[in-house]
Amino acid sequence: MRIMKWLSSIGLDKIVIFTIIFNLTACGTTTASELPKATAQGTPADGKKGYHDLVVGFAQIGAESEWRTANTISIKEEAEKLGVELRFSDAQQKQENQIKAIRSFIAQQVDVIGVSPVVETGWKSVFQEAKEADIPVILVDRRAFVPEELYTTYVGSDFLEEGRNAARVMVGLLGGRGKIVELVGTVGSAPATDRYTGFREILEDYPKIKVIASASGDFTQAKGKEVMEDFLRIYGDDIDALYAHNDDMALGAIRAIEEYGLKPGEDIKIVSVDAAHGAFEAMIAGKLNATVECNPLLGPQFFDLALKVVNGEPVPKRIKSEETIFFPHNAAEILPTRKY
Ligand code: GYE
Repeated sequence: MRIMKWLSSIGLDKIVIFTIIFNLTACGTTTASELPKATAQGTPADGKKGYHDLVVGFAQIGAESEWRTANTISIKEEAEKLGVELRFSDAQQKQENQIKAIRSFIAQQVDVIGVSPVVETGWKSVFQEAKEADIPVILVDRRAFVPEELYTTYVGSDFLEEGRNAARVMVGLLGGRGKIVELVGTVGSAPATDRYTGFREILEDYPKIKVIASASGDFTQAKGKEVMEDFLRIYGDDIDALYAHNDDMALGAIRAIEEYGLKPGEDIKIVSVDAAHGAFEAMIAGKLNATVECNPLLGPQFFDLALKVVNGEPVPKRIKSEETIFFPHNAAEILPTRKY
């Protein structure tokens, strides 16, 4: 409440305030509870299912960012390549649409359901319905706050570590002192929660660095620009740096900073997350100081897991992507090697 009052006193109360919903995903091993009900044509000789036998439903979040587009392409292309029958739904960033999609996949009796939960909470009943129908649920990219027995495995990035990495870079850029504004991702989503928390974990040791404002830009360029305009209106030249939870919001903010008459990357240091093409181009142009990698190319891992799960093979409960950080000095050289 104190924060609300303070933000209200500085005119930021109209911006959605980010709340921390902290939870950890425990690790372990699980086995699919049941083998597939029927064997279809193309089944391998050992009686196990092959990729051609698989019908997979995927409840995607939407198309809010370059990252998401790459993630969708990775899933669709891999399904095509393997011969998996993919039923794909785009929820346009609405949880209710994702829930509807999952219910429809259950009704269609797909073999596996993949979902990237837009926010963490609110999944228990629909996952329970999938479990009752013996359809395994695989979490892809974002985690859901549900009991462990309601999903089979979770494949995706370590968002906390991404937040820590962004802070480590920021400390260096600011020489241990400065005022940061923060563009938070979708409120209540796992990456926004963890990127917020991980960043602060590191900053605790640097009392002269302060996050002076933090508000959600919903992971989109348009909102990133809009919120950055508000930040600039309120704090103007006082802002030393921007931490954006994804590249798209950073790109929107870069435009806002330029329109305001300051130089992004110089007057205001910028660190973002994803390492998508747009970020590399911004680094090459000297407008972005670093991007923390977050790998969207999860299609191959997802279908590998899906097949194992329907065949009753054990899979790890949590699979983390390996990721790094990219900087401007070799961005031009690296860009052609990037796949998203
Ligand atoms: O960083 C952002 C996207 O969930 C990791 O979602 C993903 C995030 C990604 O919109 O660009």
